[in-house]
Amino acid sequence: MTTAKAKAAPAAETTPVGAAHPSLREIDRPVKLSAANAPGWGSDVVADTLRALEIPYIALNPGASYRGLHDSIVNYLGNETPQMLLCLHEEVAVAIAQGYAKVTGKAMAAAVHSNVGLFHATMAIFNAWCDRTPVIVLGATGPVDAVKRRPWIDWIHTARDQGAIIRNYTKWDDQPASPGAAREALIRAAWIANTAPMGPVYINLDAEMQEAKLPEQLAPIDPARFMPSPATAAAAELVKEAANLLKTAKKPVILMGRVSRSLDGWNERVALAEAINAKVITELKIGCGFPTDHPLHAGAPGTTALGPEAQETLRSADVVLSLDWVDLAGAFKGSFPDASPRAKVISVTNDFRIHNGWSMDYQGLPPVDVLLPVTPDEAVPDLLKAIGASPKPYKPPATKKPDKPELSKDTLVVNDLVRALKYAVGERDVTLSHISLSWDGATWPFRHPLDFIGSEGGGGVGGGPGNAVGAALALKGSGRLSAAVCGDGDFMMSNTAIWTAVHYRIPLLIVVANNRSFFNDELHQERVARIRSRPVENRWIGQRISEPDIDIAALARSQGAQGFGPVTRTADLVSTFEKAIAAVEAGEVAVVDVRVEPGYSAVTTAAMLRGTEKK
Ligand SMILES: Cc1ncc(C[n+]2csc(CCOP(=O)(O)OP(=O)(O)O)c2C)c(N)n1
Ligand SMILES: [Mg+2]
Repeated sequence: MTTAKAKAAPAAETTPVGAAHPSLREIDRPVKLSAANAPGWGSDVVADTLRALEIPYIALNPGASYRGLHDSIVNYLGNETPQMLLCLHEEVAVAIAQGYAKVTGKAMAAAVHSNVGLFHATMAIFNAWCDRTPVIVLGATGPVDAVKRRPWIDWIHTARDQGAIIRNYTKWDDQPASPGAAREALIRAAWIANTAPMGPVYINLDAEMQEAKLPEQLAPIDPARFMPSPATAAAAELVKEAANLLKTAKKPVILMGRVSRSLDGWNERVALAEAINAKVITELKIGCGFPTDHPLHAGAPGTTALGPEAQETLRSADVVLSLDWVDLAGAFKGSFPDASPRAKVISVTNDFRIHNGWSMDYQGLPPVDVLLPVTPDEAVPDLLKAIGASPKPYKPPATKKPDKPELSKDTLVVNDLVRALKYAVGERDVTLSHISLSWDGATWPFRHPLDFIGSEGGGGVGGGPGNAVGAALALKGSGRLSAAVCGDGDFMMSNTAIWTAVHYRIPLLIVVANNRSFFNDELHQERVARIRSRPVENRWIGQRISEPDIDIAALARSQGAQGFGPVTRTADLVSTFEKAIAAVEAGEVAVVDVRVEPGYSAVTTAAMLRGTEKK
């Protein structure tokens, strides 16, 4: 389990973040349940266990392989704890569960139909894996016992080792053969998924096991006793060694990596940086871990690589403290000619505990002088104590209504969209649950751990809309405005997440930075063309999503959301966003189509085209 501190603390909430929202309980009510409502079937035990684990929601796309469990959730549990969230694609179901966990630090469930549903879910499972985000994925198989299989369909939907589809990018999987084993498997799954390094797990429920009558009731158990706290602390002498290095450093630098959404943890990290006067580098792959407009924050947070100012800061360091930075070796490789800093390196991470031989998402092997093999949330309080500093609540500069933004005159670029959106949200607390690849990290300061929850993790385009809906679900009623900025490519791949948000009345703003292109890859084609001295003018072919342009607002309206746009003039941006925000505050889902010029920030463009400049 996560430590108690990993619980997010929002500003001015009415419903605690992540708590099952009472209004959802009014949706999709079953008719009255039968009087004899004791667990009588294998799948009832599975449902009971989900409830015992307090899983609030199960995002799903249905299928006969788990019709037994489906019935148990509706007709045995009454569609509560967990409540079903119907999704139109399995990738969206898992992405919603990921988005929820990105906010809460705790797993909810997703259910997918036998092998085919799991095939659809794979990319989202991979995203959650790379993002170290817990998700409990339930799947099912046709009867393992061949004599019980219906002709054809049960045979094609049965695989010898279904878990093999996702085993390389999940923390654990199982195919329990009895209700008792299923109960144990689910408890173990929840425990493993929610233990850092966190990640997705998969339980494959045999259709026959689900649908068989329960021969006898299982003896009750207390799941909490089977999920002991795995909280860890680094050895005192290692903490002392690290603290001494930090105390005596002249130019310490903190690489702020994977941390929780806890406000205590946030305050502790600020206190640590201030106590040792360390420069802090953050990035946009992961949720924000430090105020980006703090005087100690170096440069703007980057997306894939460190920006020039962050690199310069890293080069100047005499001690580097990596708080579970996603790609430490990569940061060194990009900043030092021999990929190796002269600085002493302290690495706080337990990520190596789940590295496997299949997925290289573990990145390069960095040089490290002192390893604290725990999470940053565990290590930072110990470091503070060893240094002799104590945390005080971080006081962000007062939010004031920003000045009316300067916007472009005759074009509309991504930064116009962002500036206008920032102006329109004004002093509200906003959670950015997704940002487009074209996002410029310099444009939007983060001052609270829930201001930005990070990207999809695995670079799998199409994760954005589902992540945004899952985050908005966790934040419903918290007083925070949930807003996502998606690329048009990302949005189109899984825009049906909107339907789920509308159906379950999850207020959410999605702004589509619609450059009518898979633009990222235009830059890749430009790079190749330049290296080969071929016409860069052709970079758009096979990339542009135009002729016809897609009417994104209509697509949103067709699913019951409020659709705005297309906005083509900067003059219309603020007023359109204000209307969309008003709709969200009235409980609706609003989607704004903003037609932006293709293009990334100068820093990102330069990084992607580096080395191809004409001599
Ligand atoms: C599932 C998947 N397919 C393809 C890619 C390759 N890819 C990376 S970025 C990108 C373009 C995304 O387009 P969009 O979301 O519109 O963002 P833009 O670059 O246009 O701002 C593509 C196709 C990927 N990363 N993931
Ligand atoms: Mg695009």
